[in-house]
Amino acid sequence: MSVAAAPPPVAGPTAADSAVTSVAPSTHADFQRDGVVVLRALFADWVEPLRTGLDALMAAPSPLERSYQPQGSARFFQDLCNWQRIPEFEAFVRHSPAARVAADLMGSRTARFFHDHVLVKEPGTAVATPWHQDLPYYCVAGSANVSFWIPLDPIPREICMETIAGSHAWPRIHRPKRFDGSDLYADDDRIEMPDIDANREGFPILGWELEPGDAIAFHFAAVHGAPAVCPGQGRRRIFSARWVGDDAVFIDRGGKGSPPFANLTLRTGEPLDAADFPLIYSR
Ligand SMILES: O=C(O)CCC(=O)C(=O)O
Repeated sequence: MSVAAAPPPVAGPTAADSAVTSVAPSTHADFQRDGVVVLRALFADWVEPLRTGLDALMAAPSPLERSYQPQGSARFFQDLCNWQRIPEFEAFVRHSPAARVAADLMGSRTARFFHDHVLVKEPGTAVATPWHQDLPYYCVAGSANVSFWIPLDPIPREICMETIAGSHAWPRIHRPKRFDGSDLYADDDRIEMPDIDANREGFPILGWELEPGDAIAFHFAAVHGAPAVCPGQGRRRIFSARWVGDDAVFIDRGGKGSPPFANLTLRTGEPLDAADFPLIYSR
């Protein structure tokens, strides 16, 4: 694995490289087919450092912090793009197996870090995360991408994030909304997400009981959502790490996406190559 502060030149893969993978070929195939796989204990060694980093983050959130707390609900805390100021997050990005596994799942020579996202539902958070796709929020286009949803607490099946198998290959991207239900972009006439909860049997919904350090790996176009957390169900602390591969290019989606990445000077169609997006792995 190359761990790089500055992007190294990307060499082409060799036969030896392609024979060595960090995930079983069947896991790569499952990810390509379903747009989602569960990876057991992959980040078990990173749970304590990530908990430490998360505590530091919640004690001093960034300007991008966006929490929801409707009346009568516990807080749903979210913050984004903190790897450059939280040492434990940076260590995860640079030194955990995530980059290598991301490259293998994506079938990509490279893995470039896109951003981190912390999502904490305190016990009694009445906010269900609505069904959505991440891709239309992001300033990136391309087919090679993956997010790791990494619980730092035990997750019973009832509060696990759920994903619709195969939805990353649905022919349409649906209108993105903020988690409070408002439209993300003005005058967006893309179709609404179908009412999945009204017809759960009609969709191949995947979810798991998880241990801290397991991960759900899912494609940016995969439709996913997450239940509320009842008062007795414990904290639900999630560290999400998002990666892109060889074909990632910048796209201006015509509005303030999420994360906003205010300092980018890239133009639509240019490779997503900027200091905010370090190239962590190449073969
Ligand atoms: O954890 C959640 O509630 C939602 C996670 C999510 O939407 C994501 O990681 O993209």
